[in-house]
Amino acid sequence: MEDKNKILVTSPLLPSLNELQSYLERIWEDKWLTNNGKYHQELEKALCEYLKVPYISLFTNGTLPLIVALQAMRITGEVITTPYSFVATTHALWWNGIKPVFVDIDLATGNMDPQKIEAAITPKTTAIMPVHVYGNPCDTEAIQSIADKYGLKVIYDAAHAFGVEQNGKSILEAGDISTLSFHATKTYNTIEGGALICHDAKTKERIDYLKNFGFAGETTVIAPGINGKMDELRAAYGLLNLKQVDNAIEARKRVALAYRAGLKNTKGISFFEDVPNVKSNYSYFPIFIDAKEYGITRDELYFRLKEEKILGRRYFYPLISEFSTYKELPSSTRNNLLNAHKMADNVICLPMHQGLTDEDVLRIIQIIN
Ligand code: T4K
Repeated sequence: MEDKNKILVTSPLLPSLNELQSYLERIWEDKWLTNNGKYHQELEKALCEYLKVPYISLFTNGTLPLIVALQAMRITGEVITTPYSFVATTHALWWNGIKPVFVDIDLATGNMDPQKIEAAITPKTTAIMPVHVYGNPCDTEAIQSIADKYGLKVIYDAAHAFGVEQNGKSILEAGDISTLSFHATKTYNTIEGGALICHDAKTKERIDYLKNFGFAGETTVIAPGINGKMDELRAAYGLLNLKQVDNAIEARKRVALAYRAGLKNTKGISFFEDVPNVKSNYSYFPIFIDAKEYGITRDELYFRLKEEKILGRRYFYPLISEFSTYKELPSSTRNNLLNAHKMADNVICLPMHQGLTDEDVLRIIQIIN
């Protein structure tokens, strides 16, 4: 049985069972379970409004839209990306037979450093795939100007960036395509789920074909598509969670402010501050441990917290470039990725979710201090 005293890194936002039950009854009645059902259509529309984007395609998880985005943009050869992410980012390239080329990150955000991109471009480069890690916006202007100069596509893995805005605009407007994850562990979830955001009707149409085996009509297949469709149960669950996600983000913000207040004078612990003009979703609360100043190492603190049943996570350690599939790539050398190694070696993501109480947060702060 689950130990109730454990504090996990995250806890899913759950809709009311009663309200879900009423959707389930309607779905049972209609006997329409998947393949662009009415709740799927409703959720796409509602998300376009909420996220302030023109076109969205729902998926069964956050990995398939990455794989499909690369297909839709006909990306081949080499793609410049970041090693400081969840492994799905690079796996999406590998599944398309594309060679990942890692560039280092900027320690101020954890995101790909635009100044490192140009040196990594070769005649085989066709795209850049950055990640808004922890929901921190990438330097989208700098990335776009390099992409324009070299004729490259930009596909953002925005898995962590649900609802993030910069200067009043959705961060999902940047690049050619952005993708989201609606996994149970995310700020907004549909249990498993994800989405792809694009900027024109033609691309949306192509993506909808690709996520349905490539079918364009009953008897025509326009490309070797895949099955990425979200079903009606998850779409209904997603409609309900959308109604409460703002409250969840507010609750997360309170947790972030409490952590910052409690840790601001702790020598050897640092964290990200809110960025002016950025509407954050408080998806993660990473702290970085300087062992010399703090007195013990990241791992010592991580296991100390674990003894107290506080289960933070070391996202994103190890770096993707350290996994056996990618370790032998020329761009995976430590010297090429010094900042990324530094961040991965010192990070702990503290528990961050809408269900944390003031007492939980205080206890975590006291143990760290
Ligand atoms: N791109 C980026 C940048 C991503 O971060 C991700 C996923 C993707 C792409 C791919 O999107 P998806 O295909 O997954 O939609 C978790 C998530 O499974 C994964 O979605 C997420 N990123 C990644 C950062 O975290 P794990 O291996 O850490 O999950 P797990 O099972 O250890 O769960 C983490 C914690 O959450 C546990 O301590 C307990 C809690 N939890 C988890 C689940 C599943 C719950 O309380 N309830 C639950 O139902 O990968």
